[in-house]
Formats: sequence, C-alpha cells, structure tokens
Amino acid sequence: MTRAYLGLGSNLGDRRALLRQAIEALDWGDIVVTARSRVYETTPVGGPEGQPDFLNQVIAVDTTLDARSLWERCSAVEAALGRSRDHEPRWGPRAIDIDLLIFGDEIIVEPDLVIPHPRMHERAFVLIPLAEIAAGAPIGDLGPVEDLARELDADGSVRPAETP
Ligand code: GSY
Repeated sequence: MTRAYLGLGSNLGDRRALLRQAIEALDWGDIVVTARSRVYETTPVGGPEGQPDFLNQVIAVDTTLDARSLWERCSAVEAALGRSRDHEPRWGPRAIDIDLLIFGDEIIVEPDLVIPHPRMHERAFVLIPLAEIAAGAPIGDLGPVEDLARELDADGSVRPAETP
C-alpha cells in the first residue's frame, strides 16, 4: 500500500462541484481517499492574462496501484469530467486538473511522468493545502513541505475559499 498526494485545481465551470466530483470518482476500488485539505481560492500562475482564479485542494490517497496506473486513473477522471488536453492552451483555463504530486518515497524520472511533481516546490497553491495534511512529508531532497510552504505563504495569492 502506498500513500500518495494529489493536487486538484479548477478554474472553469462550477469549480467546487468539479473538485467534489473528482474526489468522489477517485475514491473507488484500488484508491482510498484518506485526507483532504480545505479548498483554496488562488491567483492563476502562468497562462493567459485575465484567466479566472482557481480553486485548489490537495488530497491524500492510499493505493495498491503503481504510480503510472494511479496517474492514468487521474487522467481518466479528468477526461470524464470534461477536460480535453488536446484542445486547451498549455497553461490555460481548465475544468479540472489532477496532478500526482508525491508517490510514497519514489523518485520517478520518465519522459512523461516525473515524481515528485517537478514544479510543486515553487507553487504556493500546492504547498499550502499540502502542508495541512502532510506537513512533515519530504519533497525529494528539498526538505519537508511545511518549511517550503512557509517561505511561499506571504503574498496572499492563496486564500481559504468561502464555504458555499
Ligand atoms: O498546474 C495546475 C493548473 N494550474 C494552476 C492551478 O491549479 N492553480 C493556480 N493558482 N494556477 C495554476 N496554473 C496552472 S497551469
């Protein structure tokens, strides 16, 4: 059994419903959702000027799948919820994005899959929710999540979302 962390984001459509539906779809069969962070309203990083703010959330899962199979399940859930990677700009708005952030203590460097996620240590919209549910988890050799999150928690770009 492996503990993995997934980062979810949405900035199109009913963002909160899409996060909820993604978590429900993931929590099935070989994947058990064991923890979820609060939902955060976040300023977009990259992408076209003026794109809508994101809602972001991080969840922990326990799984018997290997990393690639888990990643493929994430992609299948994205597609089921209307995401079309072929028809969207690289950093543009998206209905749902599910990133495999950490998979146990595995380090994977393959052409299409890099774990820990290669940009997570510089993204407050990942680290701040992740620190709520995995403060002590190390990100490769960069140190624990909480230390990295503290360094990024100053500019107000990541705020707890209002409860619906
Ligand atoms: O990498 C995930 C998609 N994404 C996001 C996001 O989820 N949140 C914020 N705030 N900015 C983002 N830019 C991209 S691309």
